[in-house]
Amino acid sequence: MSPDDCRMTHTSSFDTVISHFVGNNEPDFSQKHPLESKWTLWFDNPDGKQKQSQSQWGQTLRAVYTFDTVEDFWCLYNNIIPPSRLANMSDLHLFKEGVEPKWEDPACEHGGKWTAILAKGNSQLLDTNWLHAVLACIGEQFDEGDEICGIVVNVRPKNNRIAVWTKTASNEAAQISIGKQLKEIFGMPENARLGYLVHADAKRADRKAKDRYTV
Ligand code: MGP
Repeated sequence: MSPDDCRMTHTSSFDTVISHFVGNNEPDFSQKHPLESKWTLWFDNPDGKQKQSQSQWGQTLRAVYTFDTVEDFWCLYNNIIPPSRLANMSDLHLFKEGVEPKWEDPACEHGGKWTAILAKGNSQLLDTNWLHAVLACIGEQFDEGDEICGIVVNVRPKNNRIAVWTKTASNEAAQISIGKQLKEIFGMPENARLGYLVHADAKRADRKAKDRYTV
Protein backbone atom coordinates (compact mmCIF):
# COMPACT_ATOMS: atom_id res chain seq x y z
CA MET A 1 0.00 0.00 0.00
CA SER A 2 1.49 3.38 -0.93
CA PRO A 3 0.95 6.44 1.29
CA ASP A 4 -1.38 7.73 -1.43
CA ASP A 5 -3.61 4.72 -0.89
CA CYS A 6 -4.09 5.90 2.65
CA ARG A 7 -5.14 9.40 1.64
CA MET A 8 -8.19 10.33 3.66
CA THR A 9 -11.42 11.27 2.01
CA HIS A 10 -12.79 14.48 3.45
CA THR A 11 -16.48 13.76 3.49
CA SER A 12 -18.80 15.25 6.06
CA SER A 13 -19.02 11.89 7.81
CA PHE A 14 -15.23 11.75 7.87
CA ASP A 15 -15.11 15.16 9.51
CA THR A 16 -17.68 14.09 12.05
CA VAL A 17 -15.94 10.88 12.89
CA ILE A 18 -12.44 12.28 13.02
CA SER A 19 -13.48 15.04 15.40
CA HIS A 20 -15.37 12.42 17.40
CA PHE A 21 -12.27 10.24 17.66
CA VAL A 22 -9.79 13.02 18.20
CA GLY A 23 -12.05 15.10 20.38
CA ASN A 24 -11.13 18.52 19.01
CA ASN A 25 -11.25 20.50 15.76
CA GLU A 26 -7.51 20.29 15.02
CA PRO A 27 -6.80 16.62 14.40
CA ASP A 28 -3.21 15.54 14.87
CA PHE A 29 -2.22 13.57 11.78
CA SER A 30 1.32 12.85 13.02
CA GLN A 31 0.18 9.79 14.96
CA LYS A 32 -2.40 7.06 14.57
CA HIS A 33 -5.55 7.29 16.66
CA PRO A 34 -6.54 4.06 18.40
CA LEU A 35 -10.05 2.66 18.25
CA GLU A 36 -11.56 1.20 21.40
CA SER A 37 -11.68 -2.28 19.81
CA LYS A 38 -9.81 -4.18 17.10
CA TRP A 39 -12.01 -5.07 14.11
CA THR A 40 -11.68 -7.72 11.41
CA LEU A 41 -13.20 -7.45 7.94
CA TRP A 42 -14.44 -10.75 6.47
CA PHE A 43 -15.55 -11.44 2.92
CA ASP A 44 -17.77 -14.17 1.53
CA ASN A 45 -18.94 -14.86 -2.00
CA PRO A 46 -20.57 -18.30 -2.01
CA ASP A 47 -21.83 -19.86 -5.21
CA GLY A 48 -25.29 -18.33 -5.44
CA LYS A 49 -26.79 -20.99 -7.68
CA GLN A 50 -28.04 -23.04 -4.74
CA LYS A 51 -29.60 -21.95 -1.44
CA GLN A 52 -27.02 -22.52 1.29
CA SER A 53 -27.80 -25.04 4.03
CA GLN A 54 -26.67 -24.43 7.61
CA SER A 55 -24.03 -27.16 7.25
CA GLN A 56 -22.51 -25.71 4.04
CA TRP A 57 -22.66 -22.11 5.17
CA GLY A 58 -19.32 -20.41 5.93
CA GLN A 59 -17.11 -22.60 3.73
CA THR A 60 -16.07 -19.63 1.58
CA LEU A 61 -15.94 -17.09 4.42
CA ARG A 62 -12.48 -15.46 4.75
CA ALA A 63 -10.92 -12.95 7.15
CA VAL A 64 -9.38 -10.13 5.07
CA TYR A 65 -7.82 -7.52 7.37
CA THR A 66 -7.69 -6.49 11.03
CA PHE A 67 -7.26 -2.89 12.16
CA ASP A 68 -7.38 -0.94 15.39
CA THR A 69 -6.76 2.69 14.41
CA VAL A 70 -8.83 5.34 12.64
CA GLU A 71 -6.14 5.71 9.98
CA ASP A 72 -5.94 1.98 9.22
CA PHE A 73 -9.71 1.86 8.90
CA TRP A 74 -9.63 4.61 6.23
CA CYS A 75 -6.73 2.85 4.45
CA LEU A 76 -8.89 -0.25 4.23
CA TYR A 77 -12.05 1.64 3.31
CA ASN A 78 -10.29 3.54 0.52
CA ASN A 79 -8.90 0.33 -0.93
CA ILE A 80 -11.99 -1.85 -1.11
CA ILE A 81 -14.92 -1.45 -3.45
CA PRO A 82 -18.21 -0.33 -1.88
CA PRO A 83 -21.09 -2.79 -1.37
CA SER A 84 -22.98 -1.39 -4.38
CA ARG A 85 -20.19 -2.62 -6.68
CA LEU A 86 -19.82 -6.09 -5.17
CA ALA A 87 -21.11 -9.09 -7.10
CA ASN A 88 -24.51 -10.48 -6.13
CA MET A 89 -24.35 -12.96 -3.23
CA SER A 90 -21.29 -11.23 -1.73
CA ASP A 91 -21.17 -10.49 2.00
CA LEU A 92 -18.90 -8.14 3.94
CA HIS A 93 -18.73 -8.73 7.68
CA LEU A 94 -16.96 -6.35 10.06
CA PHE A 95 -16.67 -7.97 13.49
CA LYS A 96 -14.77 -7.31 16.69
CA GLU A 97 -11.49 -9.21 16.55
CA GLY A 98 -11.83 -12.75 17.83
CA VAL A 99 -15.55 -12.96 17.03
CA GLU A 100 -16.34 -15.05 13.97
CA PRO A 101 -19.37 -13.77 12.04
CA LYS A 102 -21.36 -16.95 12.66
CA TRP A 103 -24.32 -17.91 14.85
CA GLU A 104 -22.05 -20.59 16.34
CA ASP A 105 -19.42 -18.18 17.71
CA PRO A 106 -19.61 -18.01 21.55
CA ALA A 107 -20.10 -14.21 21.40
CA CYS A 108 -22.99 -14.56 18.93
CA GLU A 109 -24.73 -17.79 19.93
CA HIS A 110 -27.15 -16.15 22.38
CA GLY A 111 -27.60 -13.08 20.19
CA GLY A 112 -29.44 -11.90 17.15
CA LYS A 113 -29.45 -9.17 14.53
CA TRP A 114 -31.24 -5.98 13.53
CA THR A 115 -31.69 -6.02 9.74
CA ALA A 116 -32.44 -3.17 7.36
CA ILE A 117 -33.68 -4.25 3.95
CA LEU A 118 -32.64 -1.95 1.13
CA ALA A 119 -34.36 -2.05 -2.24
CA LYS A 120 -32.03 -2.51 -5.21
CA GLY A 121 -31.35 0.49 -7.40
CA ASN A 122 -30.16 3.03 -4.84
CA SER A 123 -26.42 2.43 -4.73
CA GLN A 124 -25.70 5.60 -2.86
CA LEU A 125 -28.12 4.77 -0.05
CA LEU A 126 -26.59 1.31 0.34
CA ASP A 127 -23.02 2.63 0.46
CA THR A 128 -23.85 5.57 2.73
CA ASN A 129 -25.87 3.46 5.17
CA TRP A 130 -23.08 0.88 5.27
CA LEU A 131 -20.43 3.53 5.96
CA HIS A 132 -22.52 5.30 8.61
CA ALA A 133 -23.33 2.04 10.41
CA VAL A 134 -19.68 0.93 10.25
CA LEU A 135 -18.54 4.27 11.68
CA ALA A 136 -21.12 3.99 14.47
CA CYS A 137 -19.79 0.52 15.35
CA ILE A 138 -16.07 1.23 15.26
CA GLY A 139 -16.59 4.69 16.81
CA GLU A 140 -18.47 2.99 19.69
CA GLN A 141 -21.42 5.32 19.19
CA PHE A 142 -24.06 2.88 20.46
CA ASP A 143 -25.10 3.41 24.09
CA GLU A 144 -25.01 -0.38 24.43
CA GLY A 145 -21.68 -0.71 22.58
CA ASP A 146 -20.58 -3.81 24.54
CA GLU A 147 -23.54 -5.62 23.01
CA ILE A 148 -22.26 -5.14 19.44
CA CYS A 149 -20.60 -8.17 17.80
CA GLY A 150 -20.36 -6.75 14.30
CA ILE A 151 -22.09 -5.64 11.15
CA VAL A 152 -22.86 -7.41 7.87
CA VAL A 153 -23.88 -6.30 4.40
CA ASN A 154 -25.49 -8.91 2.11
CA VAL A 155 -25.60 -8.07 -1.59
CA ARG A 156 -28.47 -10.00 -3.15
CA PRO A 157 -30.28 -9.98 -6.52
CA LYS A 158 -33.62 -8.79 -5.08
CA ASN A 159 -32.89 -6.69 -1.97
CA ASN A 160 -29.66 -5.85 -0.18
CA ARG A 161 -29.46 -6.06 3.61
CA ILE A 162 -27.41 -4.44 6.36
CA ALA A 163 -27.53 -6.17 9.75
CA VAL A 164 -26.02 -5.32 13.13
CA TRP A 165 -25.33 -8.44 15.20
CA THR A 166 -25.61 -8.26 18.98
CA LYS A 167 -24.72 -10.56 21.87
CA THR A 168 -27.64 -11.00 24.25
CA ALA A 169 -31.01 -11.41 22.57
CA SER A 170 -32.74 -11.82 25.95
CA ASN A 171 -31.71 -8.28 26.99
CA GLU A 172 -34.67 -6.59 25.33
CA ALA A 173 -33.91 -3.08 26.62
CA ALA A 174 -30.38 -3.17 25.17
CA GLN A 175 -31.61 -4.49 21.82
CA ILE A 176 -34.37 -1.89 21.57
CA SER A 177 -31.87 0.85 22.36
CA ILE A 178 -29.55 -0.37 19.57
CA GLY A 179 -32.45 -0.75 17.13
CA LYS A 180 -33.64 2.80 17.77
CA GLN A 181 -30.15 4.23 17.34
CA LEU A 182 -29.68 2.24 14.14
CA LYS A 183 -32.91 3.66 12.74
CA GLU A 184 -31.55 7.16 13.37
CA ILE A 185 -28.19 6.28 11.78
CA PHE A 186 -30.04 5.06 8.69
CA GLY A 187 -32.24 8.17 8.70
CA MET A 188 -35.34 5.96 8.71
CA PRO A 189 -38.69 7.66 9.29
CA GLU A 190 -40.57 6.99 12.53
CA ASN A 191 -43.13 4.74 10.79
CA ALA A 192 -40.49 2.59 9.02
CA ARG A 193 -39.88 -0.81 10.62
CA LEU A 194 -36.65 -2.49 11.63
CA GLY A 195 -36.78 -6.11 12.87
CA TYR A 196 -34.62 -8.14 15.29
CA LEU A 197 -34.21 -11.84 14.57
CA VAL A 198 -32.76 -14.13 17.26
CA HIS A 199 -30.03 -16.43 15.86
CA ALA A 200 -31.38 -19.42 17.84
CA ASP A 201 -34.77 -18.92 16.14
CA ALA A 202 -33.06 -18.70 12.73
CA LYS A 203 -31.13 -21.88 13.51
CA ARG A 204 -34.29 -23.73 14.54
CA ALA A 205 -36.81 -22.45 11.99
CA ASP A 206 -34.35 -21.23 9.31
CA ARG A 207 -36.18 -19.14 6.69
CA LYS A 208 -39.48 -19.36 8.61
CA ALA A 209 -38.10 -17.64 11.74
CA LYS A 210 -39.94 -14.49 12.84
CA ASP A 211 -38.54 -11.29 14.32
CA ARG A 212 -38.51 -11.14 18.14
CA TYR A 213 -38.48 -7.32 18.41
CA THR A 214 -39.34 -4.41 16.14
CA VAL A 215 -38.69 -0.67 16.36
P1 MGP B 1 -27.98 -15.67 4.36
O1 MGP B 1 -26.68 -15.66 3.66
O2 MGP B 1 -28.07 -14.81 5.57
O3 MGP B 1 -29.19 -15.31 3.41
O4 MGP B 1 -28.32 -17.13 4.85
P2 MGP B 1 -29.36 -15.42 1.81
O5 MGP B 1 -28.11 -15.92 1.17
O6 MGP B 1 -29.89 -14.14 1.33
O7 MGP B 1 -30.45 -16.52 1.68
P3 MGP B 1 -31.99 -16.42 2.00
O8 MGP B 1 -32.30 -17.70 2.63
O9 MGP B 1 -32.23 -15.27 2.91
O10 MGP B 1 -32.65 -16.25 0.68
C1 MGP B 1 -28.58 -18.19 3.97
C2 MGP B 1 -28.57 -19.49 4.75
O11 MGP B 1 -27.25 -19.74 5.22
C3 MGP B 1 -29.43 -19.51 6.00
O12 MGP B 1 -30.77 -19.81 5.74
C4 MGP B 1 -28.76 -20.60 6.81
O13 MGP B 1 -29.15 -21.86 6.35
C5 MGP B 1 -27.29 -20.37 6.49
N1 MGP B 1 -26.62 -19.50 7.48
C6 MGP B 1 -26.61 -18.15 7.51
N2 MGP B 1 -25.86 -17.74 8.56
C7 MGP B 1 -25.59 -16.36 8.90
C8 MGP B 1 -25.40 -18.85 9.20
C9 MGP B 1 -24.57 -19.04 10.34
O14 MGP B 1 -24.08 -18.12 11.00
N3 MGP B 1 -24.31 -20.34 10.67
C10 MGP B 1 -24.83 -21.39 9.96
N4 MGP B 1 -24.56 -22.64 10.33
N5 MGP B 1 -25.60 -21.22 8.87
C11 MGP B 1 -25.89 -19.96 8.50
